[in-house]
Amino acid sequence: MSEIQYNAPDYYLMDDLLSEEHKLIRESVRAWVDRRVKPDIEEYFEKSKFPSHLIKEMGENGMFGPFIPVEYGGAGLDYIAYGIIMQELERGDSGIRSMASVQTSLVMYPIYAFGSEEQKKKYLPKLATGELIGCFGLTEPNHGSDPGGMITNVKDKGDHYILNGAKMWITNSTVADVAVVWAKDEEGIVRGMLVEKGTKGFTAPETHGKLSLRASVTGELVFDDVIVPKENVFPNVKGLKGPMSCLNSARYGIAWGVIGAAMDCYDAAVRYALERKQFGKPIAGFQLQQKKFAEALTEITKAQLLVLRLGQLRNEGKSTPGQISMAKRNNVAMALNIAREMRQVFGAMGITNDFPIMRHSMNLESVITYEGTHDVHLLITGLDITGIPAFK
Ligand code: TGC
Ligand code: FAD
Repeated sequence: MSEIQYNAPDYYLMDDLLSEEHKLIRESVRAWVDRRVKPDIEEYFEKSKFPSHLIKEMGENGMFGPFIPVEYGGAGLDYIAYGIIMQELERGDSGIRSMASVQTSLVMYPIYAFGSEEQKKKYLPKLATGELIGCFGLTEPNHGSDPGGMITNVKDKGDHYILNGAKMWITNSTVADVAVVWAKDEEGIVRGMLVEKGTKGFTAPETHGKLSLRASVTGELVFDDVIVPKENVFPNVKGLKGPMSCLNSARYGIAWGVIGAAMDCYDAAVRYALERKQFGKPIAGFQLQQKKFAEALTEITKAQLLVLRLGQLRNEGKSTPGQISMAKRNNVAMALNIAREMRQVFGAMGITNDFPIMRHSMNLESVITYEGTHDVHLLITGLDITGIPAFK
């Protein structure tokens, strides 16, 4: 069953709502994923390695920082284009999309939104091409859903800060040339800063044993009396709203991305069911299989509508964190449920790596946890409805 047969579901003719540029971008990323990701992603997943030879190509193909202005190396595209790129990359693998999400929304975005002109000029063009790789350190061993409790801290020493602490579960940690790190200053205010690889006292050990997002690098960031020059600190943001604003961008991209994983599972399962015969006829002809497909297509279609409207709102500067949480939560759960349901369509074949389903399913267990867990996003919607925070 060749991937070139891929038939992307578009039941409500969403294509009619996209611009020619959006469609061109989609076709180009889709073709790149077919050519460069699909053929050997199972191997990388099995070996638990990120296919790092793809990074420069991703840069050359405009997959990093698409919404960053051209003067800083981005493509100056809108948020729908960014979403479409994430959708197509995640059809390949959530780990590939994660690489692009982190580079774009968690590294380039904060440098662009909060950085000095010098920081923007120094880092953004090289991050856009993939010459530099970035990572984002917010989560700590004892502070995941509650990043405001972080203990990583900086002490003011005049022309520099001294940084101490540790971050955990950090995508790209071991391969990153530059880390965006969030730490509290002596007044307990969260500050963002850039820490370069090789800085004395900074180490980034890899995390092993993941059964999910295996084709993605995950590790720690450990800071032991690290000197951070004051020019490396973001001048234009203070407080938790700094990292949270980056998460708005990344969560938005995930809401699009997971649709790609869901569409891949759905499409592969429909084709398999039309070919596989039991009791003398294709299993696609049985009502119970049709129920799975009808429900999956309904959920994919609803998810597509949700992110397209969210993209329009984001383009107009009107999307709220609550709307983004709703889309991230709904769409990741949708994709995970579809992966689980579609796997059953394959019977025993569904547990093998001849098909992408188990890999997507295992990956989505990370996606439903990172960038705010399923339950945390529900509480964000609850707060929007009632005005009462139920986190604490
Ligand atoms: P709370 O008191 O509500 O807020 C503190 C300050 O932050 C502001 N804020 C936001 N600003 C912009 N956008 C948002 N989404 C914001 N959410 C909060 C808020 O206005 C306030 O500002 P100010 O100026 O008044 O001080 O904060 P809280 O401590 O009660 O926590 C709230 C909670 C639980 C919603 C939040 O912290 C949360 O979302 N927790 C989940 C943590 C999370 O998502 N971590 C993600 C780590 S990065 C990651 O997972 C990358 S995966 C990478 C990959 O793709 O591979
Ligand atoms: P906890 O916060 O300990 O949560 C455990 C459980 O308790 C969850 O079910 C949660 O929903 C629930 N819970 C917590 N608080 C509440 C509450 N108030 N009410 C009800 N239930 C609650 N972080 C980064 O900073 N950068 C990265 O690049 C990054 N990459 C990641 C890559 C991977 C593969 C993974 C798995 C994680 C990554 N993370 C990253 C970390 C991720 O953001 C956290 O794992 C996530 O925010 C949850 O934190 P936690 O794992 O500490 O879980």
